[in-house]
Amino acid sequence: MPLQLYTHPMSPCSQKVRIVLAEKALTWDKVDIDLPSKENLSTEYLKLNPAGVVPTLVEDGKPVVESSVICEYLEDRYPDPRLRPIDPHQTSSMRNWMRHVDNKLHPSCGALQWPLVMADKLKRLPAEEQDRIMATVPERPRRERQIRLLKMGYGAPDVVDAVRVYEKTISDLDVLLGEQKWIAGDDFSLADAAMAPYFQTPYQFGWREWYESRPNVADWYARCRDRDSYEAGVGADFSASKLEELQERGKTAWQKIQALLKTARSKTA
Ligand SMILES: N[C@@H](CCC(=O)N[C@@H](CS)C(=O)NCC(=O)O)C(=O)O
Repeated sequence: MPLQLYTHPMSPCSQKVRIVLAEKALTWDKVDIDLPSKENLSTEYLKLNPAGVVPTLVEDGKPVVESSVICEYLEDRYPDPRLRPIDPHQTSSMRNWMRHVDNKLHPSCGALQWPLVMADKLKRLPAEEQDRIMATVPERPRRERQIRLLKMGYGAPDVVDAVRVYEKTISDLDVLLGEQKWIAGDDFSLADAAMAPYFQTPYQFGWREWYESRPNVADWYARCRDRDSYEAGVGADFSASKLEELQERGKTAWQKIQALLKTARSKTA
């Protein structure tokens, strides 16, 4: 039975799994979950993924949840080609970068992206209906963050933190990638697959100078984009007209981000 992936085209944590599936040349069936309509909160989907998030991988009828856990599952189950370093120290570094992506960069990406792509549909509903739906989001921190982003948009405090986290990540990566080719050493690993989709956000919204001003990061992301796995796992979902539309939507947000960046950079200078 082929693998099944419950996913959404704009979800970075689903994109990372799709990159790994493509690196390993695995065939899989796509089940799109409509996140703006909150299909992820349906009783049926919650049975597979109790947190009500994508991605979920299903193999032999058994679900695997949490994108980084799914990536390691695929690595254990389909070890060829290898995407985990042989050296244990490099593996520990790979895992720490994956944890950084999950714990820090992912919520930050959500704060920057959610008001631009997820909030529109909800905002068109009557206020009581919005409140009813938001009250069903499992996990309090996520629920409260989404409510703030729905009501305050780019004025939410989460956006300030998100800009700081992105800025520090880009600057730390630029140092690391000046010393080695990939995030965990000489070879492309799960850490690169996990990180690259989080650069799709500044790419698609036209905020590219954020990372293009850091030569080592710019070079690394260009090399990630050049891989067939990136095109299959991410690029294929973004037609030229879709990218144009997203870049238009990103324009006002970029002015706000730049203002926040100025403050963040002056504090670290
Ligand atoms: N830690 C989880 C995070 C999953 C997650 O937040 N997924 C987002 C899309 S990138 C989602 O499904 N959001 C729906 C919602 O929050 O309502 C993972 O890595 O799998």
